[in-house]
Amino acid sequence: MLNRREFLYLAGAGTAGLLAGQTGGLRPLAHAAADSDFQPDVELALKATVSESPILPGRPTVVWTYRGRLLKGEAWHLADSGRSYLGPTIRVRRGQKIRIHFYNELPEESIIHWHGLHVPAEMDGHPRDVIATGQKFVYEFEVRNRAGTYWYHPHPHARTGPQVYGGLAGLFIVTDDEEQSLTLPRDAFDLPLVIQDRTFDENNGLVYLTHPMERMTGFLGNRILVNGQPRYAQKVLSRPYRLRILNGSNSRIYNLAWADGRPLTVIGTDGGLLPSPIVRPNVLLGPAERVEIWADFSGMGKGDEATLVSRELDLGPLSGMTGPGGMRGPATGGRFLPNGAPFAVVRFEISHTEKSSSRLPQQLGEFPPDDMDSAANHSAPRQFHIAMNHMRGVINNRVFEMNRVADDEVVQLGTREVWEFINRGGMPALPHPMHVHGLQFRVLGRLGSLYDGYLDEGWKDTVLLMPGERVRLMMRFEDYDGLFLYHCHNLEHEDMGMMRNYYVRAT
Ligand SMILES: [Cu+2]
Repeated sequence: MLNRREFLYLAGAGTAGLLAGQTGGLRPLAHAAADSDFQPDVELALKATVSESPILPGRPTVVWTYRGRLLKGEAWHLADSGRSYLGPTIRVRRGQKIRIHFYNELPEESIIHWHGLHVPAEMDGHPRDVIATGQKFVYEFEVRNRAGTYWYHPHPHARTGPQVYGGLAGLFIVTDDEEQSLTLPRDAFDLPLVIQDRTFDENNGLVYLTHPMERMTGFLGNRILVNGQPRYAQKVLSRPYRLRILNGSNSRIYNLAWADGRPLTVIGTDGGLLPSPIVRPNVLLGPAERVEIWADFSGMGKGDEATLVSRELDLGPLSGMTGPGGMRGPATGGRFLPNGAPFAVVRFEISHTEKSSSRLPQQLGEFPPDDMDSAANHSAPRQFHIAMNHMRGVINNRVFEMNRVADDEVVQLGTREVWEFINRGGMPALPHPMHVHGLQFRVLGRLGSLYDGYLDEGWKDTVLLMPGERVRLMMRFEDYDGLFLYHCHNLEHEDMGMMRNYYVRAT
């Protein structure tokens, strides 16, 4: 039995306007009439559709993909992903106003979420805003984020996993004056790398979950794709590059490192550039997280190679519920690549030598102090227990409810709070990459870690939480009130209900 007093019904909390006409179809129609006062600097159309993509030799693979078209703005705002199933890369400048006409040509409901962007609640792609096949949703927002590597993907309730797996994802890159004033590699030397894992059947068709138990660990594909292609190789010059790496996988965790053992030079995370570069032997990248690497191939000769790998990560029994010849059907040849298994990610081949004057800046982004004392609740953080419970993902023992928030999920606009995510482990003990919509946070601390390679520096919107760990985050609820989500970005966990609303209340 739910305790009625424990739950705040939004309609009864003076937010009737917010709830009005929430059921499918009504709200999207309202959005279809764009705000006449909104003057976009950039306007584009994004269509989600069923298509084909050449991935493996032979037959093309049926995929779901975003197709983009620039309606207003300059050519650099929208870059086609070429032969890849990935959506076009959107590039904008901080402060620009953007209007995106989203058309759903999929055979089911969908909606786009702008992962990491600070946008109004009604532009965030909440699952209650899904639109049906053949319908349109118009997004309008000002880009307020600092320069960084953000991304977009679908967010329909219980269908995010299969839709992203089908191919629906793209990068949303923001630049700003601060970034432009730095001498960072640009254009052809600024390389986005989207890492995903997929499993194919003998006809090159995508295979998603083959057994319900696979949802517990999340989907794990047996082939690693980068930018939609297997065995990814990139020709480079002997000079520095900026690598923008997104873990676009449903549930796989990468333990990134250089094969030759030299350390990674990290310049950015989810929310853009760090204050200054940091050097790490390896970096753990959970689903939806981003890392930016300064990769310097200077001094290498023509024909030389450097390989970015994912090193072995001992996840023990967390590595997958299915083993070789286990629950995997004959369609995948029984091959299984457990979470934590080692493999090559990208091979860089030096095609030409070049002398470059490009030097790693020692000062990158400006950061305000992450002063915990400025949080209203610094002595008693708001706690969230994340667990898998009888095949249901729960946060503080609750599964996702589309239009509800609990009392302890209401925050005040204009305040700062410390949030604590707690993964007690349990049975089965699983990693949970936790994502909070609508803002960028700072990681204040992590307790109970058994692993190395966390990248908790800088601005973040997703934080990897291993079993037995707890993390403390500094949240700032600024500019926008309304209903936002927080959830596990293991997409199978999310689809199993490991997601909740939080509500930012205006005074
Ligand atoms: Cu999870």
